[in-house]
Amino acid sequence: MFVDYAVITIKAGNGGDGSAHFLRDAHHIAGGPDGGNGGKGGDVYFVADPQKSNLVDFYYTKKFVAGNGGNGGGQNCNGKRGEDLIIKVPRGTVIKDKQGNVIADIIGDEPVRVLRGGKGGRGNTFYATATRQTPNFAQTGELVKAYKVVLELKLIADVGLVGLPNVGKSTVLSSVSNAKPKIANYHFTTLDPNVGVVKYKDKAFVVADIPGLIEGASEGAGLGHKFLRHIERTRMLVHVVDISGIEGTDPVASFKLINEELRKYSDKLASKKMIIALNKCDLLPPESTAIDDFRRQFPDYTIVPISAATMKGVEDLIIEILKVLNTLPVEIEHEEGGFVLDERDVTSLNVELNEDGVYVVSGGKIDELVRGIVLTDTQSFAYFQKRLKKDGIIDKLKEAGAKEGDDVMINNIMFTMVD
Ligand SMILES: Nc1nc2c(ncn2[C@@H]2O[C@H](COP(=O)(O)OP(=O)(O)OP(=O)(O)O)[C@@H](O)[C@H]2O)c(=O)[nH]1
Ligand SMILES: [Mg+2]
Repeated sequence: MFVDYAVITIKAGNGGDGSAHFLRDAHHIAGGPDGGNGGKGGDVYFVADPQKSNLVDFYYTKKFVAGNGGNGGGQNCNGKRGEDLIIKVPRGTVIKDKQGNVIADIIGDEPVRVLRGGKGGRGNTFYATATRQTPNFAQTGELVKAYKVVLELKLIADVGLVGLPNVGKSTVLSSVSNAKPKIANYHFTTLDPNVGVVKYKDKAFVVADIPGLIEGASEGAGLGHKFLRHIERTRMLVHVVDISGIEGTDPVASFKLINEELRKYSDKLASKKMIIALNKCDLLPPESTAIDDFRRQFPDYTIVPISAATMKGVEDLIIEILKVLNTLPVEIEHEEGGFVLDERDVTSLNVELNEDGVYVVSGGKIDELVRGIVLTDTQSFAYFQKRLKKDGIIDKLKEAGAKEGDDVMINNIMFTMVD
């Protein structure tokens, strides 16, 4: 099964909790705080795996989770770091969010980090000060969200083969490369892309063969044109035309028709450098003028008459392809990634007066602060109140009209405003 599209869920590891521990041993009956920090959660990476040719792995397994950070312990032991998760995908996999923003295009050899693990919570050692020598509280680890991402494979090849069904595209691929695609005398033999490596003298290049296109493919006719994305990243196209007309199609008309479908898919694809292979020449009677007639119509193209069945002209085709590839940049076209899926918000702060007359405080700044607070602990609560002032949350409440004695809600907990 060839899978070129998958939606999966990925999640980095949560941060481990900090520890609220006190040193106790034979020498210290009531020692100071020695709670260690929680470990950072594992990150999620994607990496290209040359062994993988499609996304079939993601057809069955859809959830991928990195390791959580370990909790901190006594004696200032920090929790262990959560294990990173490295997801292997075929080269050329584009990772997007559900809105279509490109997060990464997995082309190079380096793993690309897509999610960061949660921060570990601070142990109570961190909260010890001259006036608060025995903090009984620690910070919880940062919890991170799971995200749905879209994986879209866009094959990477030097040459893409295009043409009507049954013109011999797969036969051409098998005649020039190591690939063994299915070949048969009916339309839509090829349902999924095939890729082959062509080796010629000291040169090598990669050719991709895709299902045949028909008129109206852009509106979904035949197999539609969604698989054209597999030749979007090729450096050039070879347009295979059945010059024998054995199926009753006019070579000139079909050449124009396919070009029009390419253009409807994307101007970029239509403007790729293209050469023409006039296939099935072995079926032409000796007196046929079909090749010359075709050439006359398209004087600007490189045209190579071939027979993929008898191998006649196939070497010439390879030579012409190499000539063109030599003139084109080697660099693979890639999609500009960089969209950050798990952008951390630790600054936003909103105060809203709800219909019950309660001032509701929310935002990333509050979430970050609340992580370190144990509200049932008096010391922790005192620390919290101090931070409300220091971090400008009280000012923000006043700005919104809150006065001493008003109800305030932070993280689902009700307080009375004190100035
Ligand atoms: N006589 C002759 N037959 C050929 C030649 N090339 C291909 N064929 C035949 O044409 C038929 C179609 O070949 P395929 O390679 O499957 O064609 P395709 O373009 O890949 O077809 P789809 O995958 O359906 O789009 C097969 O029966 C081939 O044997 C050729 O040069 N000469
Ligand atoms: Mg085929």
